[in-house]
Amino acid sequence: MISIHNQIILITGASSGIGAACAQVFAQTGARLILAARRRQRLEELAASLAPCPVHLLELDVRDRFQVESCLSQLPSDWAEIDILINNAGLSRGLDKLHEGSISDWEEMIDTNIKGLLYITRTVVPGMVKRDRGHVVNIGSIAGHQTYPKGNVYCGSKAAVRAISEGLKQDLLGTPVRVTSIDPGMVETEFSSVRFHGDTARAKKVYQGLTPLTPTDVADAVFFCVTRPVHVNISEMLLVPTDQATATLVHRRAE
Ligand code: NDP
Ligand code: 8X3
Repeated sequence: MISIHNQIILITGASSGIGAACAQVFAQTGARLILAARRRQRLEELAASLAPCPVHLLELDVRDRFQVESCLSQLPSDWAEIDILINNAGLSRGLDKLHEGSISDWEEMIDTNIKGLLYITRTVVPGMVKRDRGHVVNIGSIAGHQTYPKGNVYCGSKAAVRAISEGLKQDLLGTPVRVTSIDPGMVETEFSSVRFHGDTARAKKVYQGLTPLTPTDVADAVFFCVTRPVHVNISEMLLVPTDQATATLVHRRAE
């Protein structure tokens, strides 16, 4: 296991769910955290709870290419050399048949999950290559492995993340920079409430009768991958709840 003490870790989508759990797990390791998301107040509350971990906050919309470039290029010099990038910011919007789907929902998912991840990666990875060190962790999904009914565009966006992770790994071959895709099944976060545009009752039903993963389960998996010896690259990790076999096959108990 390698130490990540004093390493600089950029976590996108740190204001909630898996990103916030990554911040909590990594804060205990002596790492220095750059936490990015649109909801600054959430980030401030999280940062306060992580004291005395050194934290730098970025109020950032990953869909805005120019904001991504300017925010990251203007990092203070003692925060600029990012060692680990956790590309976690992402969302689903809607659960509709494709021919009935909302084009603005599609655009939001594609702009965030694919283009946002690319903008961040394109801005951060050149420094990793130059410094001969670094690790990119992309949060994909079981949805990138298996398309499910009405998942169409979200699943497509996560299949794209999977292909991009694979391509990045190939393009970085010959450098020490590592690439990992962590692909969870059901994790109880704000994800379903965002998918259903704030309908929390409908969101709750997604996890009814089963024990989903927690955001910390996923953060622990990220921690495991980044702390392997430097000659080890975990390319892909699919982790699901014990109550989930495939994207659509789950075991629910009567409540
Ligand atoms: P949450 O809704 O709890 O968190 C999503 C995070 O993404 C928030 O911090 C949000 O911050 C951020 N985000 C969304 N859009 C943007 C944007 N345009 N710019 C910057 N940040 C943004 O969901 P999860 O924690 O579950 O989701 C995290 C990742 O995990 C996503 O990529 C998701 O697809 C993936 N995933 C989730 C699974 C699940 O079952 N929950 C399973 C598999 C993968 P803010 O709104 O403040 O900007
Ligand atoms: C989130 C998991 O199965 O709801 O990526 O798409 S799923």
